[in-house]
Amino acid sequence: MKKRILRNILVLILLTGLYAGVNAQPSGSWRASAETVDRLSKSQPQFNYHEEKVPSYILPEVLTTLNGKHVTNARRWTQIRRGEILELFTENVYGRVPATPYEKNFNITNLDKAAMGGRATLKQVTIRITAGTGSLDIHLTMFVPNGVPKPVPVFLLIDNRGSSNTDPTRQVKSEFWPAEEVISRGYAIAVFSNSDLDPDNYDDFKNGIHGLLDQGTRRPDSWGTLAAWAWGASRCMDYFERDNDINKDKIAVLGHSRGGKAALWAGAVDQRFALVISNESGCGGAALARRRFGETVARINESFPHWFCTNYRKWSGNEDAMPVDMHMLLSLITPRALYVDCASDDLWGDPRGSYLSLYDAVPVFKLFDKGTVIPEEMPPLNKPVTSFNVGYHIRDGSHNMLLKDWNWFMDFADKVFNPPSRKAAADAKKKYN
Ligand code: GTR
Repeated sequence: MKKRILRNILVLILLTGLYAGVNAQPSGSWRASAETVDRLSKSQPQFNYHEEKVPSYILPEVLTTLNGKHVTNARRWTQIRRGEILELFTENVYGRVPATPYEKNFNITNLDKAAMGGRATLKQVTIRITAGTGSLDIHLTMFVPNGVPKPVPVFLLIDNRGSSNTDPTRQVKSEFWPAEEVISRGYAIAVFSNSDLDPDNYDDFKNGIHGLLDQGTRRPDSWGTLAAWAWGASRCMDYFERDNDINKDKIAVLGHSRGGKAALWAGAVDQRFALVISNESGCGGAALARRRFGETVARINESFPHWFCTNYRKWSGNEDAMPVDMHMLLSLITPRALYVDCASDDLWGDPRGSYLSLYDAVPVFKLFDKGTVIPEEMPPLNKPVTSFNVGYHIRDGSHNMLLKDWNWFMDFADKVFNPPSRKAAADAKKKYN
């Protein structure tokens, strides 16, 4: 990874030349606006927002096995290296799910075949997890388009923003979960709330799914809250496999920010997800930890001590010693499809570090699709770059998930899934262009 050190020097030279007084976005490769860098640096001087101050770093080799062998084909990746990396992330970052036996039951509590003025079928499903004498309910809400050939692909959102974004009555609409637009393109859309699995606060893992499944004292590699949310996505997958309206080979999982971190881990662990979308997942998600740009491992462990396993604290301020970096997390999605996106003002989540992470995962995608290639330089603002099973965009604006993002997610899904309904896709194209 000497290349990366050289690249940092080149970026530094380029940026020192271009930076002063330039706020407008160039038509070429994206770079952060000087005004945003300046504002964030002033409000959070303890964090780095300057590209030229990113330290030199060497990433762990994604394609070298623990015993030093270079992986050159998909078979060796699948048989050896994938498992090694998955274990490293389990042990050092997200934690291990306990082996406690549990039962699951699926109950459709509400079925409305004429939702959205007849355009969709609303299904509300309670997924009940029972262990011993206790139980926990995951509430899955979904709309399936009417009048298109079944089964259809589905987008499953791990929702960390609260139910006001996902109103099943559709009286309240939100770009965060734009159900009408997704339906109009021939896809189903589904959601569950992360708090069904584990409320997002530090309670020493007493409540939620930890309270139900954990046994004995917690270990340094016991699962944290992100792993619990990811586990919830897999239980929704269990339901989809039973629903004839849903194409079980075309299921996308996505999440925003902390939900994006969970979506990546869900996709890494559960290979039934055919497409994984990380929206502004930042530190502990898509962004390379070694860059120490915006949010850092130390800071995330301090602010959110419940998100990761306790072992992850070993890497606070000690990123270079981590046996993994996040390009290796992204590589675990191969040979399935992966889309990463960021927002231009969200430097806390390190858009460039997220892009480079994808770039550094591409050698693994290439093992499956030789032609996979994305440029080392970031794409311009609002111009997605895609190649075979990888895609990325950086949207203008702040930390959020908007219809604009969803439209690019769906464009990518159209490619990797093949349009679920060519007519719906064509109609939607006309509408959005
Ligand atoms: C921030 C956190 C980020 C990101 C974000 C969010 O406070 O530092 O890692 O997850 O919250 O979820 O919106």
